Amino acid sequence: MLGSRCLKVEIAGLKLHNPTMLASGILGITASSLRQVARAGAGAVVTKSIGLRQREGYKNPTTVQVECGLINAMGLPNPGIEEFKAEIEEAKDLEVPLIVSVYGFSAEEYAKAASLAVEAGADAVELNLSCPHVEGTGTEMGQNPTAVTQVVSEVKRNIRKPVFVKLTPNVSDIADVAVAAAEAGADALTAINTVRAMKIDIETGLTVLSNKIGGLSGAAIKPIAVRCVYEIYDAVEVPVIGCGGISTWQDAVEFMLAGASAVQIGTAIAYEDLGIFGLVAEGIAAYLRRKGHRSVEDIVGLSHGN
Ligand code: RRO
Repeated sequence: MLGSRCLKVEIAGLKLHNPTMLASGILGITASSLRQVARAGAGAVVTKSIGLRQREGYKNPTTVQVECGLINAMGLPNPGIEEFKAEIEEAKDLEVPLIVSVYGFSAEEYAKAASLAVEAGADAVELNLSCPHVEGTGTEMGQNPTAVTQVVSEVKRNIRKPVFVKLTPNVSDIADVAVAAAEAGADALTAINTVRAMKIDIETGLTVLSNKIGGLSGAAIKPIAVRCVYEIYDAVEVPVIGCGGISTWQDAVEFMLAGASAVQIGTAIAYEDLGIFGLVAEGIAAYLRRKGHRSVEDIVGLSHGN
């Protein structure tokens, strides 16, 4: 059923054999882990966010489990794009599209990281304009439509591969940012990154994470993510990729009805094995058949009632 024709989707020219993708940040730092995820059934994979220079990330503790999810503040640990190019090159034989997530501290840095990723063999890039807790990048840029326009335009001027933009929910109107990204040339929008959050240990009286504030992911944020996808779908014409608390085929279908053409799975991998990609894809295929639909496309945005 995984090879089912009804599961095939095309996002910004990328052909996916099913609409499940590995979300950025989990298992995306080596070619071998990306290969494992692809072999397990994901329709595409996204790497950990990579910048121009190597970063250590924050001191431990960097993650904490909370009610219905995880809070992380890793702090963008990554080897830097020059070093990471070897992993991209090694991942060239993946049988699914390889999307490299990039970040920068200016529009020029995003563009340079994206160019080097494409040069090494990335099929597309995903601009991280949404990391919720690193100063000078991510959400700090992604909550400002003018900055989003500058970053996306600069990247589009520099590369000829599809540009995805990962948006932050930590804004008062996500549709405004989505419109800015789409008008600047984004080929697809990923919604959402994590929600700013905190955990306090009542015995020590202190915050648990070394960075104090982190990003909440997992089931707790799913309804926020579904609402964001719904609002973005109404505001722009480009494909939306849902992300946030997806662990079952029912979750994936809900995102599709809200307007997502594909879904990314991240935190659920911390709880389940990689078989999750195949299970979610098979569940979507069975749902489509049961409801008499011929493709994923048939149900995208159906909850909008048009
Ligand atoms: O590395 C992180 O701390 C991190 C990133 Br880049 C991101 O985009 N979202 C997140 O929750 N954590």
